Amino acid sequence: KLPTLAVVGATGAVGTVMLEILSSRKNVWGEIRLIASARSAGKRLSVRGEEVEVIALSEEAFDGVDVAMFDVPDEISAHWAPIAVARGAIAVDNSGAFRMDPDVPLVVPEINPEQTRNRPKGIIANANCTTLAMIVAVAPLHREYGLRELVLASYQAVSGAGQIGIDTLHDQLAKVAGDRILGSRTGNVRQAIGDDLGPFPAPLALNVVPWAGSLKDGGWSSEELKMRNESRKILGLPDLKVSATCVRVPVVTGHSVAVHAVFGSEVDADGAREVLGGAPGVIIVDDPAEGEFPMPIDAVGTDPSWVGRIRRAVDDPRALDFFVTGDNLRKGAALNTAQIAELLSAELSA
Ligand code: 2RA
Repeated sequence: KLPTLAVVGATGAVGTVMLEILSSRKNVWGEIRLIASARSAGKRLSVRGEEVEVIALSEEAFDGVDVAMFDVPDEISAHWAPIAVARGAIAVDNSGAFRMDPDVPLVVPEINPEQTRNRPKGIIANANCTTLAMIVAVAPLHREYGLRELVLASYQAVSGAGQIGIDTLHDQLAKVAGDRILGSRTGNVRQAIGDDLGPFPAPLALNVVPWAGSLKDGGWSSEELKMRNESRKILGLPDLKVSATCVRVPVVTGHSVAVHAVFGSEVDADGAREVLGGAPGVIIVDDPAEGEFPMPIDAVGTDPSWVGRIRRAVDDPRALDFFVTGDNLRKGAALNTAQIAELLSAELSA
């Protein structure tokens, strides 16, 4: 009998993509149960070509569930994932609640799939979308050249902040459309947009905002520290030096990262291209002469991390610079969670 899957947060931005992914990948599930807040209970959603009624989150909702995926805010996961485990499920959590718990593996199936079996709490964590976009490309280069340091700048899409982020950007774009003075010395974008900033600290339309997440010690943002801490854990490099600057840009879906990676041995761009060309989950798009770069408008809706602008640092033969873009709702969230769950389905079905 195929295992039973629960999708908690089925109606959110990531949950919606999850249902598409479950409908298009090889089917490894028996029942798929859709769970959401009481507000969404009773809605009917399509998965695997069938209409399924959403049920309200409750302890009983997990009865008979083998694998429970959580695409919900940190505090909801922190409370409910252990309950799902107590009811007999393995939890795969896409929130930040458990990622740095030493008893919870942080799994990227292309990099450390064996870690799914090492789950003393019955919980497996999915990495943050910004980390996921770049780590799929960094890991094979680390294996080849021995990573020492990462200097990162992210260009993050508004859907990382959920449906409210998407709605906010579209509303703001409608307010500025057609006004050719806006953004100049005499055209005040803040005034045109007004107070409705949604989940962002400043207007996103016609702007970039060097902030994502919440304020942490030393002026770092939570998102920047996630890139550091999660990269260390996934790569098994507790002393890796990582400095990240996270920036929100007016893109709907597709997180990008400019990566400066310093290695223990000398690198060259062609060698890196060869390594990345054979790496799972990576596609190289790198032909500047033809205008071919990794970009969100092309990467959205696709599974791999798109990598390009691959070049050796001019001043350091051990450093590579490149640019990577991934769909933050797919590989950055739903797809990676689905891939982890598929490993569990294979284990439970064996
Ligand atoms: C963001 N990485 O882009 C966050 C979502 N987990 O806002």
